[in-house]
Amino acid sequence: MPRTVYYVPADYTNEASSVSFRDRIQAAAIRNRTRTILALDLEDHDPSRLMRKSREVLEAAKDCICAVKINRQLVLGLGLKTVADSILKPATDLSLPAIMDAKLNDVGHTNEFMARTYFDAGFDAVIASPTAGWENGLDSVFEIARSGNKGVLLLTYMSNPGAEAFYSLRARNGDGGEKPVFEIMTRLAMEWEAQGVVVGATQPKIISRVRQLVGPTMPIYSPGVGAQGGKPGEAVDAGATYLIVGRAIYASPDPKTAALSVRAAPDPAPV
Ligand code: 3DU
Repeated sequence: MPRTVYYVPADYTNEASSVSFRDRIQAAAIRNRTRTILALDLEDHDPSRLMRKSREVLEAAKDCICAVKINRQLVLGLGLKTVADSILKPATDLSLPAIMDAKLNDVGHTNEFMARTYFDAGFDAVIASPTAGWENGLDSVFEIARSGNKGVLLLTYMSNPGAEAFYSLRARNGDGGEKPVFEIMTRLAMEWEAQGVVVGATQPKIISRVRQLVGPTMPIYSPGVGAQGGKPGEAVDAGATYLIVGRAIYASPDPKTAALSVRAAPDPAPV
C-alpha cells in the first residue's frame, strides 16, 4: 500500500478561514514532519492543575505533532471556555489545528448545537459517528462545517477489542448485498464527503481495507498507538495518514522525547 503523499496547497496562507481543515492539518504535518496528533486526555480533579499539566504537555510536544485532539473528558474537567482560552488559542497560535472528539451521534438539532458550539469555541474539526445517519442526523453538522471550512471526521472502526462485535457485523444495505458495517460506514463517509475517517491503529487489516475503499487521498486517522497496542509502522504501512496518540505521550515523564519517538517510528518524513 503506497504511503499517503502530502502536498501544500498553492493558496495556503495560514488563515484558518480561507483554507480547509484537511489542508491545514496537512500543512502542519509537513512543517513539523510528523503524522502524530496529540490526544490531550489528562485527568485531574483540580481544574487549575489539569489546565497547567495539559498546557505543559502541549508545549513540550508542539514541534513533534500536527494537531491536537480534545476529548469530552477535558471539556468536562475544564469547561469549554477554559479549553478555548488555554488550549485552543495557543494551538492556533502555533498553527496546530484542534479536533474535538465529540463522537456526535444524536438527532439533528442537538448535533447541530454541539457542532456549532465547538466550532465557535475554536475547534477546526469534530468527530462524529455515521450511525446517526444523514437526514436530521449529521446533515446539519456537515453543512455548518462546510460553511466555515471546518472538518467532520467519521468514526469507522474503533480500536478496542470489543469493536469487532459491531463494526465487523455483516449487514444488508440499499444495494441488497451483505457487507461488514465498517464498509457501509466507509462508503457513507465518501458519499457525505467527510474530511477523513477514524480507524483504530490496532486493526491494520481493517485500515488496509478502508484504504482500498477510499482510495489514496482520503485521510485515515488512527487512534490506539502505544497504550492500546497499535504499532505506528504497521498502521502507516496499512494506509493510515495520521496517528492519534494520547497516553504514550502525555503519561511519559518526557513527553517531548515520547512524541519524537512516535514521529520517528513509522516514517520521519511524511511528505
Ligand atoms: O490510547 P491513547 O491514550 O493513545 O488515546 C487514544 C485516544 O483516541 C483517546 O482520546 C480516545 O478517546 C481516542 N479514540 C480511541 O482511542 C479509539 C477510537 O476508536 C476512537 C478514538
